[in-house]
Amino acid sequence: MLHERYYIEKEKYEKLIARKNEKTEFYNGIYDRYRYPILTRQHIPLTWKYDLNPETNPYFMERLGVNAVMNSGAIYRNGKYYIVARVEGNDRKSFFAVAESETGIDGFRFHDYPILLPDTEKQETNVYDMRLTEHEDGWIYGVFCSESKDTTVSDLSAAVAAAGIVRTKDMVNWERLPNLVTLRSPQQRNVVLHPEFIDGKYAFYTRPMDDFIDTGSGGGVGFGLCEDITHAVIDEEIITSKRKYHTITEVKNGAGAPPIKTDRGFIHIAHGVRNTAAGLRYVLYCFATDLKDPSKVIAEPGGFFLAPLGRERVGDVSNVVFTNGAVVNEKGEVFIYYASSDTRMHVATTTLDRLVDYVFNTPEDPLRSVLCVEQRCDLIRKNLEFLGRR
Ligand code: M1P
Repeated sequence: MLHERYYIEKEKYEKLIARKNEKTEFYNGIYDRYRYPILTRQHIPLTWKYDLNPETNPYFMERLGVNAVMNSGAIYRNGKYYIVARVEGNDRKSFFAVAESETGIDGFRFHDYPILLPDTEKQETNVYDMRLTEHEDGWIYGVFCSESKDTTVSDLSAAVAAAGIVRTKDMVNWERLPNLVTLRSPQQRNVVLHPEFIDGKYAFYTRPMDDFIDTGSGGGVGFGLCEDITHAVIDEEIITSKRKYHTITEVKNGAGAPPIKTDRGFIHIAHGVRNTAAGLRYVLYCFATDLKDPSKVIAEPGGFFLAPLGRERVGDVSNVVFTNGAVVNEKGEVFIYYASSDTRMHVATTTLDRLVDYVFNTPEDPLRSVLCVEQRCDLIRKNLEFLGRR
């Protein structure tokens, strides 16, 4: 006999998974937003939280609660949309779990078990934010933040961030490789593997940092090459998309989804961070890099691409949107998976054509108010002339 509450909770859960998503009335011509988040802590299977045996759990209590489902890697294969979500337990430890959907916008259901990573990095305390890259070498790689306590200082909260690497061929069995070593940067987060070899080497987008939270002297999104991914070492990192004063990337930026290849260049959807009196504000922005030299930025629209809106603005870490996964299907439809306020997962959809148009035809940030007004007046003048002629 199961507890009577089990049936009520199970019905709620199945109803949630079966709920159809729908586009909202939001319009900017660039992408569509959706009414419902695609994954939340309510999407976690009951078997992950409750002990279903009434003898050992007579009150049907959560024994292992889940706090949030957020920053997720994504991949599209064999007609299905796979998410590797960051699931955070009530105990603050994050782990990875695969959920899949037929539509990419709803119906995401977690596999029976989360991913149990091979325990090869004994100092590691926490893992999060996996980026999935289908590499031309035939493997699907997952690159994530591997966090450990900094034992060199007496501060209890001091931590060290490094890039962990796993790979799989089936999204079920995961091989763990040694963490990435960056010889010139003491810490790394938001590391993304490029899908193609560059000069016969593996290429990574990095985020050089002096410190766990502050990027310090790190100038932006980095780029480095390594010979052997099974013992990945990067010597030199060059900066691709730079942090800039009084922009959306002033405090930090970081690579997000693995780059999307188009005939004009690789499109990157990254995050930028600025400071405010209310704390840090995280938004998404785009840039494009050269097809032959993916470290070279060839376009960078000004301002943010997507910012937290409405209910997205509130959560465990409010005023944050963060992406680490976007996929393109065979129809050229683009699904951008993003988390809001470190709490839940959403999707925004567009098409490759629209994304290319946005990235290559949106003006750059001229970096000064007076130039921004000139830029806007120029647009208004052309529009008024155009309207007058009709
Ligand atoms: O809390 C917002 C984000 O903070 C970090 O991102 P960054 O390294 O750019 O500051 C990450 O821990 C990320 O998981 C989190 O969403």
